[in-house]
Amino acid sequence: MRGRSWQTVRVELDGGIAWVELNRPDKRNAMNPTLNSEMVEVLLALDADDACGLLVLTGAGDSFSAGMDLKEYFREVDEQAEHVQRRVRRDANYWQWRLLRTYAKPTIAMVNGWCFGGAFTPLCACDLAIAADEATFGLSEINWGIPPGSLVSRGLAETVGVREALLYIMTGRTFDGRKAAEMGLVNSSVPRERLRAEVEALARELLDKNPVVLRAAKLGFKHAQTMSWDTAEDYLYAKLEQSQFLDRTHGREQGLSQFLDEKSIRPGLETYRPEA
Ligand code: ACO
Ligand code: V55
Repeated sequence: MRGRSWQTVRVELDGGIAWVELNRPDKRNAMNPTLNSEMVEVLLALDADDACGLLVLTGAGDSFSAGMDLKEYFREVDEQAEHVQRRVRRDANYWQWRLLRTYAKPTIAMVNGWCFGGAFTPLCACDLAIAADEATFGLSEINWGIPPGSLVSRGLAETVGVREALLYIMTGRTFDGRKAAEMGLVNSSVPRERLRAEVEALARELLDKNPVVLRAAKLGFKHAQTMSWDTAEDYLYAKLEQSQFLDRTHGREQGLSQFLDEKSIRPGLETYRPEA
């Protein structure tokens, strides 16, 4: 990972946080085929890198992302053989949804500015999201003649209510960061000058948790969403037991003992102290 660089993505590793910036500011970070295939590489590289404990997805300049690149992802691919379109779509979907949604490390979308159309897929796929009050969101597909494609509507359906989703899908109206927070599309929204500090504070809070347990907790939640109650009960118990098996630090025993024997923590109010 260290020393590698990409044309359309910038990665900065700092104290366990990987700041991943979509980096085509002149094109408002629109996602072209190059960016999509580079993002696949970036996510796989960070997954393998112990220096990355958590991933923040954001955009260079004043945009998160203006969605799919209308020139390079749509118009230019229209002229290619069908298999090219399949490959181009596969890369886009692979990082925006498949890799991100079940990423082993916590993910936070930091929505710093423009966020349109296809950008909603990675936004919804991230575990958590914080926006700038000044950010502008829109499901603009209707404005240029297509319904939302790929997993945009599916991601939205999982994240916000039906009335809000359909209003913005059908009108293409824009909304700001505060509205995004109100509808639950993002966790919160803060003035742009405080955005990075706010995201960093949340990231540090998560980096203090047991990473094995955190992974089991978030993946358990995401997978259980589409299961029957019976299957979910069995699966979530299996996940709980799997996390004890995988957690070499035996966090559960430490937590129990610090509360029940030492009476040194109250787990309702604070996390256990990991022993070295
Ligand atoms: N695809 C391709 N190029 C784009 C995109 C895009 N989605 N968004 C912006 N650009 C390019 C522009 O063509 C322009 O390029 P140029 O300098 O070579 O002419 C450059 O980025 C700057 O764009 P402006 O429109 O001049 O920037 P401005 O800051 O005034 O507006 C805004 C920003 C609102 C984001 C505007 O660019 C816009 O409406 N973009 C399209 C947003 C959109 O509808 N995205 C597609 C959603 S549908 C989907 O993703 C499936
Ligand atoms: C969108 C996104 C796509 C696509 C077609 O509406 C439409 C967004 C990520 O891929 O292929």
